[in-house]
Amino acid sequence: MNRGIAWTDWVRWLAAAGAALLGVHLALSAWSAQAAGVEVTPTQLPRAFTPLVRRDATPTPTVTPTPSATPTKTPTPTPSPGSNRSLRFYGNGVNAPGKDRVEIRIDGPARPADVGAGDFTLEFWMKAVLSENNNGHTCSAAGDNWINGHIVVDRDVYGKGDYGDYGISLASGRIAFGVHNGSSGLTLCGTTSVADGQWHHIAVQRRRSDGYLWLFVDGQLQAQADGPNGDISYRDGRSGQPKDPFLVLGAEKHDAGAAYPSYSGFMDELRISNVLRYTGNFTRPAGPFAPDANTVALYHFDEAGGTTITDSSGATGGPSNGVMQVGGNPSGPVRSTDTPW
Ligand SMILES: [Ca+2]
Ligand SMILES: [Ca+2]
Ligand SMILES: [Ca+2]
Repeated sequence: MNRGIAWTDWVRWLAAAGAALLGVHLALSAWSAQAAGVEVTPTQLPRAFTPLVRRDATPTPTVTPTPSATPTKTPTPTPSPGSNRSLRFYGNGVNAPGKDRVEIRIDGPARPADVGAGDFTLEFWMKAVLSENNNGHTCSAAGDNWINGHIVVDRDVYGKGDYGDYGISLASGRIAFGVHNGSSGLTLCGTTSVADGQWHHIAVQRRRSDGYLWLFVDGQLQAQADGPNGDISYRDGRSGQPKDPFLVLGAEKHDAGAAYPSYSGFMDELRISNVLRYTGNFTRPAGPFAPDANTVALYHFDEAGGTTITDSSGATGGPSNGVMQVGGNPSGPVRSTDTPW
């Protein structure tokens, strides 16, 4: 019996086992980071600031996409069935015309998501960083000012439109919500930056009787004003530019030019209601909405795959389903397991 040799072998064996365990640990860590939806922020090309140009002017010629450098891509985690998910847009905008967005048809035939003929509330969750949404445009109340921020929700119609149009953008990190009724426009500006890498709940409301507008961030009223009057829904059967009869998420719908950049960031739980949901400050929602009689469109973005964005509202005349138009570099939108709750 040689106790010295046996002890040495034991140490060697422990060292080998330790190294193997460390390898398994590192592999598991990498896997769990991906499974948790952690994504590396893609490098984005800086967007040159372009002076205000109203889309109500002559239609802008089609912009030829500019090839951009290939950023490092992070593999998209594959969500498991049944889990909560969000969408991650990459702000490709005119570099990927018609892509990196969700298109929700609101006419042909008319759909319940076409609000504006009565009161409405539109609310959603978002998470973004300023470095990806920083074209230098600062929000101001004048007219269609919102259209020069990074567009998050676009219910524009080309030109002044009939009856009108509206949308939401991110301007120097603050929310801009604007409405135009064909003859005058107004934009509300948020008072705090929401481009801080945290999830925020955004709610905008419009009262049909007098055009009054409200903007809430995380349940706090940040802006309100008496906006343009009248019906701002999409007139049934109207003909116009190809993207007019759509509600578009995550991009400027017409690809009208670099002056109208698109949103880069996450979105979850979009609800559109045909009533004014909020009469004052409120506690932001702690989970997904359940449809009720005033819910005209509800998107959980929880689909496991495919390109359909399901409207879960159950509203009469619906559903107002959307379609993911995937493309760009990085390619978006992608489904993510990064969610607000
Ligand atoms: Ca969700
Ligand atoms: Ca317009
Ligand atoms: Ca309509």
